[in-house]
Formats: sequence, structure tokens, C-alpha cells
Amino acid sequence: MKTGVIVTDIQGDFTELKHGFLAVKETDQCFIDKVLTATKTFKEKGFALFATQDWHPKNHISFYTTHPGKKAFEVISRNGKEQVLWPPHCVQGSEGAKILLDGKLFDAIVRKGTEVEFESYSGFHDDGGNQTLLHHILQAKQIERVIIYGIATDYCVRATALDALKLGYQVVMIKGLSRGIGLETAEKAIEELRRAGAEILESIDSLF
Ligand code: VGL
Ligand code: ZN
Repeated sequence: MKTGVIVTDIQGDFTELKHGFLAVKETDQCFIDKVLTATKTFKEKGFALFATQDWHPKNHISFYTTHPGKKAFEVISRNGKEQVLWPPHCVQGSEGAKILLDGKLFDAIVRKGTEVEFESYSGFHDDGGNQTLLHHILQAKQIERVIIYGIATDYCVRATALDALKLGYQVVMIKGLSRGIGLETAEKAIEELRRAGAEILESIDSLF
């Protein structure tokens, strides 16, 4: 069975390393090095590699600054869905939006959250139902299993992995190469993924 790797949102704004606007805990140089080493290993072994990239317009719906009177991390209800209001992050073309791994490692980089009106944690589609090219590319390469890791366990990794399962892919999530915004929400996300049928691994060592 052909396997692809999806590295989610390893971008400056999500890391302590780059003093990002939405820095996630334990995302120092050591974490980035671990992600880089694992990703290079997959590359050397001939896996198809993909990255997702959060890529928001500066007045994106998910930014608290877009909603007068609201504060960062407040949760509002929008079209019957909860929306966390984030500090502005990963603004298109900004330093913090850059992927911290060499772009040449990847067969494709999939941008998400590009529409002002729609949140998009998943690498496959946004909340408005607009699809990215990820599923098409995976299908074109006849990939049936995906290995997923990155930031954030409780948002992008979770949503991308759940959508991959829904689309019929086998999913392996690497816990030790992922970091969550909240401790509790990250634990919950991992249990949810396990229940939905994903295999959860601490590291990539047992894969080889
Ligand atoms: C993400 C919060 C806001 C993620 C993106 O990729 O996990 N989280 N935007
Ligand atoms: Zn975002």
C-alpha cells in the first residue's frame, strides 16, 4: 500500500522558536529539529511528502481583531458553529506564515484558510466546503495511507486526520511529532482520532 506524509502547519507563527503570534507550547528548536529529522527520513525512504500551510488574509474571520470588542481566545458562535477568535497569525506573505522546513522536501504545499469568510483547520476543505487540492493529489498518486503530524494536535492535525479517515484513507498520527494548543483538548483529540480508527504512534521508530 502506498503511503504519504502530511506535515501540518510547521510555521513560525505557531512556534516558540520564532516567537510566533500563536506560539504553541514546546515548539522550540528541539521540536523543529525532531520534525525535520523525521521528515528527511521519510524523504530518503521515498515517501510522497505534503505540507499544509495556514494562509490567512489579514481580516480573516478567525482573528479577534476582525470582531470589534472581542478578545483573543474568546469563543463566538457563527452559523451554529463555535469559532475560537485567534490572535492574527499566518497572514499571507508574512514572516510568521513561512514553513520552517525546506520547501524542496515536499511534493506539494497545500494552503488553507485563504478565504476571508471561512475557517479551515482541515487541510482538505474549509468550513464553507471549499476543497483544497490535497485529496486530488493523494488520489492521483494512488496513496491509500497517510502519516500525519505537526501543529496543532487539537486543531489542524485533528481536523486533517478526521477528514482523511472520512475520505477512506488509513491514518497514522505521530503524537511525539505533534503539539497541541491546549493540553486537555489535545488529549481529547487523540482519543477521538483513536476511536475514529487512526493508529496513534509515539514516534516513527516502529514504522521502519
Ligand atoms: C490552527 C488555530 C488557528 C492549526 C490554525 O493549524 O492548528 N490552529 N489556525
Ligand atoms: Zn489559522
